Amino acid sequence: MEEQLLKLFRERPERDWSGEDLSRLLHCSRTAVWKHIQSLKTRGFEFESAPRRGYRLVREPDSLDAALLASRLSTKRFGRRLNVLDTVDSTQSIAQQWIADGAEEGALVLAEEQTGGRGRRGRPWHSPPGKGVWMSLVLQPQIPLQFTPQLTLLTAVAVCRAIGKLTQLPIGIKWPNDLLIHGKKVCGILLESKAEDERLVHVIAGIGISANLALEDFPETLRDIATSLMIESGRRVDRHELIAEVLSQLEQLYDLYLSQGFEPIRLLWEALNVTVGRHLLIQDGSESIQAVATGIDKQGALEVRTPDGRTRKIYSGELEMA
Ligand code: BTX
Repeated sequence: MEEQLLKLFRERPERDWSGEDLSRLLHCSRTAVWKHIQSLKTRGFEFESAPRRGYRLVREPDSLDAALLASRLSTKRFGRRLNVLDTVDSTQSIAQQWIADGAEEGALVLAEEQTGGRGRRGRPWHSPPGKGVWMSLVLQPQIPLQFTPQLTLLTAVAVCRAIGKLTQLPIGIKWPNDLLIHGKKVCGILLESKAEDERLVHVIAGIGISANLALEDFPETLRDIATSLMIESGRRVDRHELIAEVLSQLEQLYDLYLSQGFEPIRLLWEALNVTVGRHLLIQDGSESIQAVATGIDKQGALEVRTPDGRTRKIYSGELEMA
């Protein structure tokens, strides 16, 4: 009901909605409408109201709100079950519990703050309250197990497109999962998957976007290597709009991937990446490799050329760009 109310207010922001109109359109009593408006007010929504004229929504809250987010979604499946939590250890862990309880593809967990946000190889992901997008999406693709890394690249392309579209910032993808603006990391992607009998059972796509963090919100150790959309653009980002756009891009690319395979995603990735053509220092296990990136292959592995002219494929590893 609140989702529908918010949709109406958003579609016609200039209009005053009378309690009578709202109750007719939403098929409920005027008392029910009034109760929902009161509930929205306690969550930070502000209305202008005048007797006989009705209500007009004049301010939406900065904090994440499930009904507001739902009213913005254009997706069919992604985010249609969603929960916004306050402080959690990691949204990845909550999504894992949800899956154990039978959650379906598209279920989305968001948190205002993570106390144990995680990156790859046990690295921490700094997730202070109220300023970022810290979220985990449940996927259950019917794909061969060895294709799982392609989903990391797909997620990176989707988030990159969403951020580029909303902010026009010069954002690019560093293989495999970093999104960079002016060489600094603004978003990280962590895919955790479960396989049984060589079959992929589920994937949890964890996405962390440093949306509205100020420089002082980052620990000193991160200030030279990390940034936020707000620092780069000088403007606060509407997190609801950003999340809705990320989910829309993700669902479109995921459906494209399931119907046409990795090739269209690979082409999009190549157009958005900032790795190909660069001189790299690659740490692959205990081995350090100097090479130039030449592209990604059909599986999503990075292809590089070493100084002796040989071609190699990198399936996992850390890249330093010279
Ligand atoms: P990663 O291992 O590629 O990157 C981790 C590194 O990124 C850290 O060592 C640090 O240098 C840098 N970093 C940490 N926090 C931030 C930040 N807020 N902004 C920019 N740079 C940062 C990347 O791993 C994967 C991160 C996924 C995070 C999401 S949030 C929702 C979900 N829940 C969860 O616990 N993880 C995922």
